[in-house]
Amino acid sequence: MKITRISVFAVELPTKGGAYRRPWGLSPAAYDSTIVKIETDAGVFGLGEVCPIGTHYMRGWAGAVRSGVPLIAKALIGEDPFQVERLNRAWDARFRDDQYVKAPLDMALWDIIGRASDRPVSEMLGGRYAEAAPLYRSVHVFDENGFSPDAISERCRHYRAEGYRHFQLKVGGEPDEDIAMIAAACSELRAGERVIADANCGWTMSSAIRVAQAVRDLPVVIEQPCRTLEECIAVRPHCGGPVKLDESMETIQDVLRAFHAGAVDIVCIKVGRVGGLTKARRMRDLCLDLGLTVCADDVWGSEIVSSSLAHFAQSTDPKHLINTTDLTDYVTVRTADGFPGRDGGEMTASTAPGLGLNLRLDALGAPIAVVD
Ligand code: 0XW
Ligand code: MG
Repeated sequence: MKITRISVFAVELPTKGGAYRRPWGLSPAAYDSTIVKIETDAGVFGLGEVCPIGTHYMRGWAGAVRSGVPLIAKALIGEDPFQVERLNRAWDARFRDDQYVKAPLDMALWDIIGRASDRPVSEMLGGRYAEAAPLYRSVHVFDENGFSPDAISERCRHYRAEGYRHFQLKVGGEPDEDIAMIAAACSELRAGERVIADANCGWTMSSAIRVAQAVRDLPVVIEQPCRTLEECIAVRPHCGGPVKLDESMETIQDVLRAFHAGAVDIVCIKVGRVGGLTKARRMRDLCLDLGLTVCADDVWGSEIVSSSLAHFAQSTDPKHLINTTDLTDYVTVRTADGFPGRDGGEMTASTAPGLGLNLRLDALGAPIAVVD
């Protein structure tokens, strides 16, 4: 089988509910996503997507994806999609960093491998577990002035009523306010529920230590307290419960550094950030062998990203999987049919071949680039 054509589409994904409040300000009301379709001479095609939100807080720019994907795509014409590990090493040799640029291409290769094998991607990633994957929900507060313990409690109740059991608070602001919001969320916790306080790199070390000490006896996971891994390592001994690292976990080397420093219990693997499913799988398998827990996550996106997460989560030993994300619950545009979606607080991957999707061409419009 040979790759014959790669098309690139741009799609704007408006946020469900509009711009939401973060400790450092309002989010944009929409994010810029890129979708790729890889076609082959066997008539089988694959889909991939990446939606970096570097305009907001995560590493990565849609503009870099738009200029980088066609460059890498040129080298893929004539190649066999099943050689996905070799192809990853080849594009890394030529384009060393910016893993998120490669992510949609890698995702589409796995979609082709699944479709051509008549098996879901979850089975191709090492094996499919029976259990549905638990979902976390970021507790979005939409009122600009409403970032308060009461607003957090109200939003937790709202997402609980929708079936969610894992609530991720967006902290990383003023320590006393963050302590009050964490306490408010924890005070309502029911059996089987979790609170994760995600600072998104926002605290200084002294703020992080102050919050960590104040909530030491509460059942909360502290996520990415500070910007650098060194700062997170220094904060770790002050935390009473598990620590989750997200933005600092870009490569296998990052996981090993954090593990050897005793600084991480839960690794957030964002498929787009680490470069696609090939690298996410490697990182996940290493984490499991090290005894760590993982969160199968991504930055933002529509049905294509969410389907990749569903398959990634479904192929992860549930004992080591804290949760995953249905990103379609954060956006209003639909780009593909066939994604089973969220069932309350859980998600199951499609059993159809590949990612199990059919592109909605009407939502995408004409491609912004075609390489053949
Ligand atoms: C959509 N999320 C849950 C995933 C990214 O980490 C960002 C986050 C959010 O709600 O902003
Ligand atoms: Mg996070």
